[in-house]
Amino acid sequence: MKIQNFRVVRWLSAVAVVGVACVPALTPGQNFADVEPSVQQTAWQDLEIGVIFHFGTNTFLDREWGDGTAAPSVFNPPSVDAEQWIEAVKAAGAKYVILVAKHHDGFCLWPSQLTDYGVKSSPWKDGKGDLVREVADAARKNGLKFGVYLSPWDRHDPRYADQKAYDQYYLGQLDELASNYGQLEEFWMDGAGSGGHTYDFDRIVQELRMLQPNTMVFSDVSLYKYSDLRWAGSEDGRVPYENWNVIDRAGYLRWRPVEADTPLRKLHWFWHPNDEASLKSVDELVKDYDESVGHGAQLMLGIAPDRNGRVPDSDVARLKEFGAAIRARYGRSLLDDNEWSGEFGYARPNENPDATWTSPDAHSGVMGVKFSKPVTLDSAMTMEWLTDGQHVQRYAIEVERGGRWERVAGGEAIGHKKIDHFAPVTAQEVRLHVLASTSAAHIREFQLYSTGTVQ
Ligand code: FUL
Repeated sequence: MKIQNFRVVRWLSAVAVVGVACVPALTPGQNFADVEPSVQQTAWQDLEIGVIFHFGTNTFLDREWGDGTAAPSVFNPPSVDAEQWIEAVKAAGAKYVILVAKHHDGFCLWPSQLTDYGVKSSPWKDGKGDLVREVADAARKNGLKFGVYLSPWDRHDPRYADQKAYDQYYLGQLDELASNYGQLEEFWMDGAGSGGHTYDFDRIVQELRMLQPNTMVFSDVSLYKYSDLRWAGSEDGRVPYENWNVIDRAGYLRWRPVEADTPLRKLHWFWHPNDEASLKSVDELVKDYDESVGHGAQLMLGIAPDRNGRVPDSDVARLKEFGAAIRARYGRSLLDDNEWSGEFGYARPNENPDATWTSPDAHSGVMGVKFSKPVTLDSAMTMEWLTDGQHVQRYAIEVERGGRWERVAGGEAIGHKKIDHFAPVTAQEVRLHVLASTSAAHIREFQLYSTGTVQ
Protein backbone atom coordinates (compact mmCIF):
# COMPACT_ATOMS: atom_id res chain seq x y z
CA MET A 1 0.00 0.00 0.00
CA LYS A 2 1.22 3.45 -0.89
CA ILE A 3 1.53 5.75 2.08
CA GLN A 4 2.36 9.18 0.79
CA ASN A 5 3.33 12.56 2.05
CA PHE A 6 4.48 11.46 5.43
CA ARG A 7 7.85 12.55 6.61
CA VAL A 8 9.88 10.66 9.15
CA VAL A 9 10.96 12.99 11.93
CA ARG A 10 14.64 13.52 11.20
CA TRP A 11 16.05 12.72 14.59
CA LEU A 12 14.55 9.25 14.48
CA SER A 13 17.14 8.10 11.97
CA ALA A 14 19.83 9.24 14.40
CA VAL A 15 18.08 7.32 17.15
CA ALA A 16 18.02 4.24 14.93
CA VAL A 17 21.73 4.61 14.27
CA VAL A 18 22.56 4.44 17.96
CA GLY A 19 20.51 1.32 18.17
CA VAL A 20 17.63 2.35 20.39
CA ALA A 21 14.88 -0.16 19.79
CA CYS A 22 11.83 1.80 18.86
CA VAL A 23 9.42 1.89 15.94
CA PRO A 24 9.85 5.19 14.10
CA ALA A 25 6.71 7.27 14.26
CA LEU A 26 5.44 9.00 11.16
CA THR A 27 4.28 12.56 11.33
CA PRO A 28 2.11 14.07 8.65
CA GLY A 29 3.74 16.94 6.71
CA GLN A 30 1.82 20.05 7.61
CA ASN A 31 3.33 22.59 5.23
CA PHE A 32 2.04 22.74 1.69
CA ALA A 33 5.51 23.17 0.25
CA ASP A 34 6.79 20.09 2.11
CA VAL A 35 4.34 17.70 0.51
CA GLU A 36 5.85 15.76 -2.35
CA PRO A 37 4.21 13.66 -5.04
CA SER A 38 4.67 9.93 -5.38
CA VAL A 39 6.63 8.68 -8.35
CA GLN A 40 3.36 7.34 -9.76
CA GLN A 41 1.77 10.78 -9.54
CA THR A 42 4.52 12.60 -11.41
CA ALA A 43 4.56 9.87 -14.06
CA TRP A 44 0.80 10.21 -14.42
CA GLN A 45 1.00 14.01 -14.68
CA ASP A 46 3.41 13.59 -17.59
CA LEU A 47 0.64 11.86 -19.57
CA GLU A 48 -1.33 15.14 -19.81
CA ILE A 49 -4.16 13.89 -22.07
CA GLY A 50 -6.38 10.88 -21.48
CA VAL A 51 -9.75 9.67 -22.72
CA ILE A 52 -12.66 7.79 -21.18
CA PHE A 53 -14.79 5.47 -23.32
CA HIS A 54 -18.52 5.07 -22.60
CA PHE A 55 -20.14 2.21 -24.46
CA GLY A 56 -22.91 -0.15 -23.33
CA THR A 57 -26.64 -0.67 -23.39
CA ASN A 58 -27.13 3.12 -23.16
CA THR A 59 -25.49 3.41 -26.59
CA PHE A 60 -28.36 1.40 -28.08
CA LEU A 61 -31.15 3.02 -26.10
CA ASP A 62 -30.35 6.71 -26.50
CA ARG A 63 -29.72 7.08 -22.78
CA GLU A 64 -27.11 8.65 -20.51
CA TRP A 65 -28.04 6.92 -17.26
CA GLY A 66 -29.54 3.47 -17.75
CA ASP A 67 -31.98 2.32 -15.08
CA GLY A 68 -30.65 -1.24 -15.05
CA THR A 69 -33.63 -2.79 -16.84
CA ALA A 70 -32.16 -2.97 -20.37
CA ALA A 71 -32.18 -6.48 -21.79
CA PRO A 72 -28.63 -7.72 -22.58
CA SER A 73 -29.96 -8.58 -26.04
CA VAL A 74 -29.88 -4.88 -27.00
CA PHE A 75 -26.08 -4.95 -26.86
CA ASN A 76 -25.22 -6.21 -30.32
CA PRO A 77 -22.63 -4.01 -32.04
CA PRO A 78 -21.77 -5.56 -35.41
CA SER A 79 -18.21 -4.33 -35.78
CA VAL A 80 -16.48 -3.41 -32.52
CA ASP A 81 -13.00 -2.28 -33.38
CA ALA A 82 -10.95 -1.34 -30.33
CA GLU A 83 -7.89 -0.65 -32.50
CA GLN A 84 -9.92 1.99 -34.33
CA TRP A 85 -10.88 3.58 -30.99
CA ILE A 86 -7.27 3.74 -29.92
CA GLU A 87 -5.98 5.08 -33.22
CA ALA A 88 -8.61 7.82 -33.09
CA VAL A 89 -7.62 9.00 -29.62
CA LYS A 90 -3.92 8.63 -30.26
CA ALA A 91 -4.26 11.19 -33.04
CA ALA A 92 -5.55 13.64 -30.43
CA GLY A 93 -2.42 13.12 -28.33
CA ALA A 94 -4.01 10.88 -25.68
CA LYS A 95 -1.52 8.89 -23.63
CA TYR A 96 -3.95 6.85 -21.54
CA VAL A 97 -7.45 5.45 -21.81
CA ILE A 98 -10.08 4.54 -19.23
CA LEU A 99 -12.84 2.14 -20.19
CA VAL A 100 -16.15 2.34 -18.35
CA ALA A 101 -16.24 -1.37 -17.54
CA LYS A 102 -19.54 -0.97 -15.67
CA HIS A 103 -21.68 2.16 -15.67
CA HIS A 104 -24.56 2.90 -13.33
CA ASP A 105 -26.86 0.50 -15.23
CA GLY A 106 -24.77 -2.43 -13.93
CA PHE A 107 -24.06 -3.90 -17.38
CA CYS A 108 -20.55 -5.43 -17.43
CA LEU A 109 -18.32 -5.18 -20.49
CA TRP A 110 -16.25 -8.13 -19.31
CA PRO A 111 -17.47 -11.69 -18.62
CA SER A 112 -17.80 -11.32 -14.86
CA GLN A 113 -18.19 -14.57 -12.96
CA LEU A 114 -20.35 -12.76 -10.43
CA THR A 115 -23.30 -11.77 -12.59
CA ASP A 116 -24.94 -12.70 -15.86
CA TYR A 117 -25.75 -9.07 -16.54
CA GLY A 118 -23.22 -8.13 -19.15
CA VAL A 119 -21.59 -9.04 -22.43
CA LYS A 120 -21.75 -12.73 -21.64
CA SER A 121 -25.55 -12.67 -21.94
CA SER A 122 -25.55 -10.52 -25.06
CA PRO A 123 -25.56 -11.58 -28.72
CA TRP A 124 -22.22 -9.78 -29.22
CA LYS A 125 -19.71 -12.47 -30.18
CA ASP A 126 -22.29 -15.05 -29.05
CA GLY A 127 -21.71 -14.00 -25.46
CA LYS A 128 -18.00 -14.82 -25.67
CA GLY A 129 -16.68 -11.28 -26.02
CA ASP A 130 -14.58 -9.37 -23.50
CA LEU A 131 -14.40 -5.68 -24.29
CA VAL A 132 -12.15 -4.88 -21.34
CA ARG A 133 -9.59 -7.29 -22.78
CA GLU A 134 -9.93 -5.89 -26.32
CA VAL A 135 -9.49 -2.26 -25.27
CA ALA A 136 -6.66 -3.04 -22.83
CA ASP A 137 -4.80 -4.97 -25.53
CA ALA A 138 -5.33 -2.34 -28.22
CA ALA A 139 -4.23 0.45 -25.88
CA ARG A 140 -1.05 -1.27 -24.78
CA LYS A 141 -0.22 -2.39 -28.30
CA ASN A 142 -0.27 1.29 -29.29
CA GLY A 143 1.76 2.46 -26.30
CA LEU A 144 -1.14 3.91 -24.31
CA LYS A 145 -1.79 3.21 -20.63
CA PHE A 146 -5.03 1.54 -19.60
CA GLY A 147 -7.41 1.90 -16.68
CA VAL A 148 -11.02 1.22 -15.74
CA TYR A 149 -14.13 2.85 -14.32
CA LEU A 150 -16.23 0.58 -12.13
CA SER A 151 -19.37 2.36 -11.03
CA PRO A 152 -20.20 1.79 -7.36
CA TRP A 153 -23.80 2.81 -8.02
CA ASP A 154 -25.46 -0.21 -9.64
CA ARG A 155 -29.10 0.10 -10.67
CA HIS A 156 -29.45 -3.48 -11.82
CA ASP A 157 -27.99 -5.80 -9.25
CA PRO A 158 -30.49 -6.83 -6.52
CA ARG A 159 -27.61 -7.07 -4.02
CA TYR A 160 -27.43 -3.27 -4.10
CA ALA A 161 -30.25 -3.15 -1.56
CA ASP A 162 -28.09 -5.02 0.96
CA GLN A 163 -24.96 -3.02 1.74
CA LYS A 164 -22.84 -5.93 2.96
CA ALA A 165 -23.81 -8.21 0.08
CA TYR A 166 -23.18 -5.45 -2.43
CA ASP A 167 -19.78 -4.58 -0.97
CA GLN A 168 -18.82 -8.21 -1.43
CA TYR A 169 -20.05 -8.11 -5.03
CA TYR A 170 -18.26 -4.85 -5.83
CA LEU A 171 -15.08 -6.15 -4.22
CA GLY A 172 -15.32 -9.31 -6.31
CA GLN A 173 -15.74 -7.33 -9.51
CA LEU A 174 -12.83 -5.13 -8.57
CA ASP A 175 -10.75 -8.29 -7.97
CA GLU A 176 -11.59 -9.51 -11.46
CA LEU A 177 -10.59 -6.24 -13.11
CA ALA A 178 -7.54 -5.67 -10.94
CA SER A 179 -6.24 -9.24 -11.31
CA ASN A 180 -6.84 -10.14 -14.93
CA TYR A 181 -6.08 -7.13 -17.10
CA GLY A 182 -2.51 -6.15 -16.25
CA GLN A 183 -1.34 -2.88 -14.76
CA LEU A 184 -4.17 -0.37 -14.37
CA GLU A 185 -2.92 3.18 -14.76
CA GLU A 186 -5.98 4.64 -13.13
CA PHE A 187 -9.03 3.41 -11.28
CA TRP A 188 -12.10 5.66 -11.46
CA MET A 189 -14.30 5.69 -8.40
CA ASP A 190 -17.35 7.77 -9.00
CA GLY A 191 -19.76 8.77 -6.26
CA ALA A 192 -22.51 9.73 -8.73
CA GLY A 193 -25.96 8.43 -7.85
CA SER A 194 -24.87 6.85 -4.59
CA GLY A 195 -26.72 9.21 -2.25
CA GLY A 196 -28.09 7.24 0.69
CA HIS A 197 -25.90 4.20 0.06
CA THR A 198 -22.88 3.44 2.22
CA TYR A 199 -19.98 1.41 0.88
CA ASP A 200 -17.07 -0.08 2.77
CA PHE A 201 -14.56 1.93 0.80
CA ASP A 202 -11.81 1.38 3.38
CA ARG A 203 -11.91 -2.29 2.53
CA ILE A 204 -12.44 -1.75 -1.20
CA VAL A 205 -9.49 0.61 -1.58
CA GLN A 206 -7.28 -1.57 0.60
CA GLU A 207 -7.98 -4.49 -1.74
CA LEU A 208 -7.28 -2.34 -4.78
CA ARG A 209 -3.99 -1.11 -3.31
CA MET A 210 -2.97 -4.68 -2.59
CA LEU A 211 -3.67 -5.91 -6.11
CA GLN A 212 -2.62 -2.75 -7.95
CA PRO A 213 -0.13 -0.87 -5.76
CA ASN A 214 0.76 1.54 -8.55
CA THR A 215 -2.69 2.44 -9.78
CA MET A 216 -3.89 6.02 -9.45
CA VAL A 217 -7.23 6.26 -7.66
CA PHE A 218 -9.46 8.95 -9.12
CA SER A 219 -12.39 10.10 -7.10
CA ASP A 220 -14.87 12.89 -6.96
CA VAL A 221 -15.37 15.04 -3.90
CA SER A 222 -17.27 12.51 -1.80
CA LEU A 223 -14.38 10.02 -1.92
CA TYR A 224 -11.42 12.37 -1.58
CA LYS A 225 -10.19 10.41 1.38
CA TYR A 226 -8.95 7.74 -0.99
CA SER A 227 -7.86 9.69 -4.01
CA ASP A 228 -4.45 10.01 -5.60
CA LEU A 229 -5.95 12.54 -7.99
CA ARG A 230 -9.01 14.67 -7.90
CA TRP A 231 -11.98 15.67 -9.96
CA ALA A 232 -11.92 19.25 -11.26
CA GLY A 233 -15.40 19.91 -9.87
CA SER A 234 -17.06 20.31 -13.28
CA GLU A 235 -17.32 18.48 -16.58
CA ASP A 236 -16.01 21.47 -18.57
CA GLY A 237 -12.51 20.13 -19.18
CA ARG A 238 -11.16 23.35 -17.68
CA VAL A 239 -9.54 24.18 -14.38
CA PRO A 240 -9.59 27.66 -12.92
CA TYR A 241 -6.21 29.27 -12.40
CA GLU A 242 -4.34 29.12 -10.02
CA ASN A 243 -4.14 25.39 -9.68
CA TRP A 244 -2.07 23.99 -6.80
CA ASN A 245 -1.26 20.32 -6.48
CA VAL A 246 -1.39 20.15 -2.70
CA ILE A 247 -4.76 20.66 -1.10
CA ASP A 248 -6.40 19.76 2.15
CA ARG A 249 -9.57 17.81 1.53
CA ALA A 250 -9.76 15.18 4.18
CA GLY A 251 -8.18 16.87 7.15
CA TYR A 252 -4.64 16.44 5.94
CA LEU A 253 -2.49 17.72 3.14
CA ARG A 254 -1.85 15.56 0.14
CA TRP A 255 -0.57 15.84 -3.38
CA ARG A 256 -3.74 15.56 -5.49
CA PRO A 257 -3.29 16.56 -9.11
CA VAL A 258 -6.47 17.38 -11.05
CA GLU A 259 -8.11 15.52 -13.91
CA ALA A 260 -10.51 17.72 -15.90
CA ASP A 261 -13.00 15.50 -17.71
CA THR A 262 -15.31 16.63 -20.50
CA PRO A 263 -17.21 14.77 -23.22
CA LEU A 264 -16.16 15.39 -26.83
CA ARG A 265 -19.88 15.74 -27.54
CA LYS A 266 -21.11 18.38 -25.14
CA LEU A 267 -22.96 16.94 -22.13
CA HIS A 268 -23.10 13.47 -23.70
CA TRP A 269 -20.86 10.71 -22.45
CA PHE A 270 -22.69 8.02 -24.45
CA TRP A 271 -23.39 8.05 -28.17
CA HIS A 272 -26.79 9.41 -29.31
CA PRO A 273 -28.28 9.48 -32.80
CA ASN A 274 -28.15 12.73 -34.80
CA ASP A 275 -25.92 14.32 -32.22
CA GLU A 276 -23.05 15.60 -34.39
CA ALA A 277 -24.02 19.20 -33.67
CA SER A 278 -22.91 18.75 -30.09
CA LEU A 279 -19.31 17.93 -31.10
CA LYS A 280 -16.95 20.42 -29.52
CA SER A 281 -15.23 22.65 -32.04
CA VAL A 282 -11.46 22.64 -32.47
CA ASP A 283 -11.32 26.10 -30.89
CA GLU A 284 -13.26 24.87 -27.88
CA LEU A 285 -10.98 21.86 -27.52
CA VAL A 286 -7.84 24.01 -27.79
CA LYS A 287 -9.27 26.27 -25.11
CA ASP A 288 -9.97 23.19 -22.97
CA TYR A 289 -6.35 22.15 -23.46
CA ASP A 290 -5.00 25.60 -22.58
CA GLU A 291 -7.16 25.74 -19.46
CA SER A 292 -6.46 22.22 -18.28
CA VAL A 293 -2.99 21.09 -19.38
CA GLY A 294 -2.00 24.75 -19.64
CA HIS A 295 -3.09 25.21 -16.03
CA GLY A 296 -1.12 22.22 -14.78
CA ALA A 297 -4.00 19.73 -14.88
CA GLN A 298 -4.85 16.65 -16.92
CA LEU A 299 -7.37 16.80 -19.77
CA MET A 300 -9.68 13.80 -20.08
CA LEU A 301 -11.94 13.67 -23.13
CA GLY A 302 -15.04 11.49 -23.16
CA ILE A 303 -15.35 9.39 -26.31
CA ALA A 304 -18.53 7.57 -27.30
CA PRO A 305 -18.33 4.71 -29.81
CA ASP A 306 -21.56 4.28 -31.78
CA ARG A 307 -23.94 1.36 -32.28
CA ASN A 308 -21.60 -0.22 -34.81
CA GLY A 309 -18.87 -0.34 -32.17
CA ARG A 310 -16.73 2.33 -33.82
CA VAL A 311 -15.83 5.90 -33.01
CA PRO A 312 -17.93 7.84 -35.55
CA ASP A 313 -16.09 9.41 -38.50
CA SER A 314 -17.01 12.92 -37.38
CA ASP A 315 -15.44 12.34 -33.95
CA VAL A 316 -12.37 10.69 -35.50
CA ALA A 317 -11.90 13.74 -37.72
CA ARG A 318 -12.35 16.16 -34.79
CA LEU A 319 -9.84 14.29 -32.63
CA LYS A 320 -7.35 14.41 -35.48
CA GLU A 321 -7.92 18.14 -36.01
CA PHE A 322 -7.50 18.78 -32.30
CA GLY A 323 -4.19 16.86 -32.19
CA ALA A 324 -2.97 18.75 -35.26
CA ALA A 325 -3.98 22.11 -33.75
CA ILE A 326 -2.03 21.40 -30.55
CA ARG A 327 1.02 20.30 -32.54
CA ALA A 328 0.77 23.39 -34.74
CA ARG A 329 0.73 25.65 -31.68
CA TYR A 330 3.20 23.92 -29.41
CA GLY A 331 4.95 21.27 -31.48
CA ARG A 332 7.92 23.50 -32.28
CA SER A 333 9.02 26.50 -30.28
CA LEU A 334 10.97 29.62 -31.15
CA LEU A 335 13.92 27.97 -29.43
CA ASP A 336 13.74 25.12 -31.92
CA ASP A 337 13.73 27.40 -34.92
CA ASN A 338 16.08 30.26 -34.00
CA GLU A 339 19.64 30.70 -32.82
CA TRP A 340 19.89 31.71 -29.18
CA SER A 341 22.12 31.58 -26.17
CA GLY A 342 21.27 31.55 -22.50
CA GLU A 343 20.51 29.40 -19.55
CA PHE A 344 18.61 26.72 -21.40
CA GLY A 345 19.72 23.67 -23.20
CA TYR A 346 17.62 21.05 -21.44
CA ALA A 347 16.10 18.23 -23.30
CA ARG A 348 12.37 18.23 -23.89
CA PRO A 349 10.51 16.67 -20.98
CA ASN A 350 9.72 13.37 -22.56
CA GLU A 351 13.39 12.93 -23.34
CA ASN A 352 14.68 13.87 -19.92
CA PRO A 353 12.18 15.12 -17.39
CA ASP A 354 14.82 15.41 -14.70
CA ALA A 355 17.03 17.94 -16.49
CA THR A 356 16.24 21.19 -14.70
CA TRP A 357 17.44 24.71 -14.07
CA THR A 358 17.64 25.48 -10.38
CA SER A 359 17.60 29.06 -9.18
CA PRO A 360 20.87 29.88 -7.42
CA ASP A 361 19.02 32.00 -4.86
CA ALA A 362 16.82 30.28 -2.35
CA HIS A 363 13.59 32.15 -3.10
CA SER A 364 13.85 33.86 -6.47
CA GLY A 365 15.82 33.81 -9.68
CA VAL A 366 16.03 34.72 -13.33
CA MET A 367 16.73 32.58 -16.35
CA GLY A 368 16.82 34.05 -19.80
CA VAL A 369 17.41 33.56 -23.46
CA LYS A 370 18.96 35.90 -26.01
CA PHE A 371 18.06 35.26 -29.63
CA SER A 372 20.59 36.12 -32.34
CA LYS A 373 17.98 38.45 -33.82
CA PRO A 374 14.60 39.79 -32.59
CA VAL A 375 11.68 37.36 -32.62
CA THR A 376 7.96 37.92 -32.28
CA LEU A 377 6.32 35.87 -29.57
CA ASP A 378 2.84 35.61 -28.11
CA SER A 379 2.97 32.59 -25.81
CA ALA A 380 5.18 30.92 -23.23
CA MET A 381 5.15 27.49 -21.68
CA THR A 382 6.83 26.83 -18.35
CA MET A 383 7.13 23.55 -16.45
CA GLU A 384 8.17 23.10 -12.86
CA TRP A 385 10.10 19.99 -11.81
CA LEU A 386 7.77 18.64 -9.16
CA THR A 387 9.60 15.73 -7.59
CA ASP A 388 10.61 17.92 -4.64
CA GLY A 389 7.18 19.58 -4.44
CA GLN A 390 5.53 22.66 -5.93
CA HIS A 391 7.60 25.67 -4.91
CA VAL A 392 7.09 28.62 -7.26
CA GLN A 393 4.53 31.05 -5.87
CA ARG A 394 4.90 34.03 -8.20
CA TYR A 395 6.58 34.54 -11.54
CA ALA A 396 6.66 36.83 -14.56
CA ILE A 397 7.63 36.45 -18.21
CA GLU A 398 9.60 39.54 -19.17
CA VAL A 399 11.03 40.93 -22.42
CA GLU A 400 13.82 43.42 -22.84
CA ARG A 401 12.77 46.57 -24.66
CA GLY A 402 14.82 49.76 -24.84
CA GLY A 403 17.05 48.74 -21.99
CA ARG A 404 14.15 47.86 -19.65
CA TRP A 405 12.49 44.60 -18.70
CA GLU A 406 8.78 44.62 -19.39
CA ARG A 407 6.35 42.10 -17.96
CA VAL A 408 4.21 40.45 -20.64
CA ALA A 409 2.65 37.67 -18.56
CA GLY A 410 2.90 35.96 -15.22
CA GLY A 411 0.99 34.60 -12.30
CA GLU A 412 1.29 32.52 -9.19
CA ALA A 413 1.36 28.76 -9.63
CA ILE A 414 3.41 27.10 -12.37
CA GLY A 415 3.12 23.42 -11.39
CA HIS A 416 3.35 20.70 -14.02
CA LYS A 417 2.76 23.14 -16.89
CA LYS A 418 1.68 26.73 -17.29
CA ILE A 419 0.82 28.19 -20.68
CA ASP A 420 0.65 31.97 -20.94
CA HIS A 421 -0.71 33.93 -23.88
CA PHE A 422 -0.09 37.62 -24.41
CA ALA A 423 -0.30 40.25 -27.13
CA PRO A 424 2.43 39.68 -29.75
CA VAL A 425 5.67 41.35 -28.78
CA THR A 426 8.99 41.57 -30.64
CA ALA A 427 12.15 41.24 -28.58
CA GLN A 428 15.58 39.71 -28.62
CA GLU A 429 15.85 38.85 -24.94
CA VAL A 430 13.16 37.07 -22.93
CA ARG A 431 13.33 35.83 -19.36
CA LEU A 432 11.45 33.89 -16.76
CA HIS A 433 11.56 35.80 -13.51
CA VAL A 434 10.79 33.70 -10.45
CA LEU A 435 9.63 36.34 -8.00
CA ALA A 436 8.78 34.11 -5.07
CA SER A 437 9.49 30.50 -4.34
CA THR A 438 9.29 28.58 -1.06
CA SER A 439 12.76 27.21 -1.74
CA ALA A 440 15.01 27.07 -4.81
CA ALA A 441 12.86 26.96 -7.95
CA HIS A 442 13.31 23.96 -10.21
CA ILE A 443 12.31 24.72 -13.79
CA ARG A 444 12.07 21.77 -16.07
CA GLU A 445 11.23 23.50 -19.32
CA PHE A 446 10.67 27.02 -20.62
CA GLN A 447 9.55 27.51 -24.22
CA LEU A 448 8.41 30.46 -26.27
CA TYR A 449 6.01 30.44 -29.21
CA SER A 450 4.52 32.52 -31.92
CA THR A 451 1.15 30.85 -32.27
CA GLY A 452 -0.30 33.63 -34.37
CA THR A 453 -3.62 33.05 -32.67
CA VAL A 454 -3.36 35.64 -29.92
CA GLN A 455 -4.79 39.06 -30.73
C1 FUL B 1 -20.37 10.84 -14.02
C2 FUL B 1 -21.39 9.84 -14.50
O1 FUL B 1 -22.61 9.97 -13.81
C3 FUL B 1 -21.55 10.11 -15.97
O2 FUL B 1 -22.55 9.33 -16.54
C4 FUL B 1 -20.20 9.86 -16.63
O3 FUL B 1 -19.87 8.49 -16.51
C5 FUL B 1 -19.13 10.72 -16.00
C6 FUL B 1 -17.74 10.46 -16.54
O4 FUL B 1 -19.11 10.53 -14.60
O5 FUL B 1 -20.30 10.91 -12.67
